[in-house]
Amino acid sequence: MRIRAALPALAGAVALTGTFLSTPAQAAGGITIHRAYFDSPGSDTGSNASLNGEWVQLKNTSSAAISVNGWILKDIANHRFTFPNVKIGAGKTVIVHTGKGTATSAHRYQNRRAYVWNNTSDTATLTKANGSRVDSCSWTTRDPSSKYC
Ligand SMILES: [Ca+2]
Ligand SMILES: [Ca+2]
Repeated sequence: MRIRAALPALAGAVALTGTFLSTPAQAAGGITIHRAYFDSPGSDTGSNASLNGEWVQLKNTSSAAISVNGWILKDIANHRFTFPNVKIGAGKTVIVHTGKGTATSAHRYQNRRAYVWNNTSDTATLTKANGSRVDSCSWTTRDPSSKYC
């Protein structure tokens, strides 16, 4: 809505080209929360394997690598995971596990000893380092163990 409202004013600006106006930022894609596996398979025993069975998957839907340096993934209770200075490749995914593990380009670990994503209901929110919201995903008991966002 804001972008649409701004267009008439922008269209009058001499510096802008038709090419710019016909290429909205959304068409280029970006980082999205693709899936949340909020209820780890089996009994929630609190073992590291079970903690790592709980995760949130991000996906880069754009055609270029995107840096997520300092970006934050958090739940409603404000448990935060801050990304290091890494990029997510074009079309690639990264799974952020709750437990401990060795990070790779496709897997990151919060290194926690307790679950983060509530089985009953919760919201995963991804923000940039400056706090601006990138995406969020909510679920309730009506969803099965995971949710495609
Ligand atoms: Ca479970
Ligand atoms: Ca939570």
